[in-house]
Amino acid sequence: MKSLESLDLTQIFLDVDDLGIATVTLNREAKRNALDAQTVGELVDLFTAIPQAGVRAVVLRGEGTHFCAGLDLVEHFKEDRSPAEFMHLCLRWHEAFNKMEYGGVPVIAALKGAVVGGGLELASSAHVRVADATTYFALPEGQRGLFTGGGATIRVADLVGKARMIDMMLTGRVYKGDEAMAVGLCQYLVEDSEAKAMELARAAAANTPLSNFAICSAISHMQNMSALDAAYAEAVVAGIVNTQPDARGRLEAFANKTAARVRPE
Ligand code: 1HE
Repeated sequence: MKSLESLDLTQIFLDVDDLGIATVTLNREAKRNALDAQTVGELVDLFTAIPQAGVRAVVLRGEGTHFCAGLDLVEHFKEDRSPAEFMHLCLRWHEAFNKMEYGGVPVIAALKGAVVGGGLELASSAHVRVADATTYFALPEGQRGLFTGGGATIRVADLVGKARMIDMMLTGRVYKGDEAMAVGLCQYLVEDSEAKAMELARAAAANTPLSNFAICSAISHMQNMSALDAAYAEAVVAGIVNTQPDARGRLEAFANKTAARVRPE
C-alpha cells in the first residue's frame, strides 16, 4: 500500500487539509481536463491509497472553467488503438472509478462547465454531485463515433434512467440547470459548487469513518445483489457499524438529550 506522499502525480494535484479532507484536482486545464491514460492511471493509484490514508472525505474538482471533457480524443486518435488495447484501457477506467465508488470514503464532485462523456462517467462515480450555473452534462460519444467505456451504461443509467441516457447519446442532448437537477444528474445546484462541495465534505467528514465506509461502499454493493442477499448483507454491515465503540458517545448524547435534533432548515 503506497502512502499519499509517495504517489507520483503529474496530472492530478492533491491537497489534504487538517480535517483530513482531500481536494483532488484534475490538472490539465489546457486540455479541459480530458482523461488521458496517464491521468486514469493516477486516479487508480490515488483512489487505491486514499481509503487507508486517513482521508475523511474527498472533493473532486477540475482546474479551470470545465470539470472534465472526457476521453482524451487526441491521444485516442494518435494512438490508433486496437480493440484489445482500448478494452484494457477501459478496464483501467473501471478500476479507477470502482475504487472511487466502492472505496468507502465520501467523494463529492464539484462541477462546472463541461461534464461530458468520460467526464460524466467520472462525476457519476462520486457519491454526491454539486453543480453551478455553468455546469452542463452530455454524452457526445454518438457524435464522435464512439461509445461509453467508463461505466456510463451502469452509473449514468442509474442516475437518469435508460431512456434518458439513450436520448442523450443518440441526439447529443445537453442537460443543465434545473433540468439537470430534475433528472438526477446532480443533487445540488448552487452559485459556488466548490464552496458547497467543501461544506458537504466537512459535514460528511464529521460522521464516523465506519459509517461512511458503509454508506460509500455497502449501498453500491447491495445494488448489485438480489433483494434477499442485500437484506442479509445489510444486517451484517449494520451489526458491525451500529455496535461500533465510536458510536457510543453519540448515542449517549442522544439518550442524555444533549445531541442535536433532526430539524428542517
Ligand atoms: C481535448 C478534449 C478532449 C478539449 N480530448 N483534447 N469528449 C468530447 O467530445 C468533448 C470534447 N471537447 C469539447 O467539446 C470542448 O473542448 C469543450 C466543450 C470541453 C471545451 O470547449 P473550449 O472552447 O473551452 O475548448 P477547446 O478550444 O475546444 O479546447 C481547448 C483545448 O483542449 C484544445 O487543445 P489545443 O491543443 O488545441 O489547445 C482541445 O483539443 C483540447 N480538448 N477536449 C482531447 N476530450 C472511456 S470512453 C469515454 C468516451 C468519451 O469520453 S467521448 C466524449 C469525449
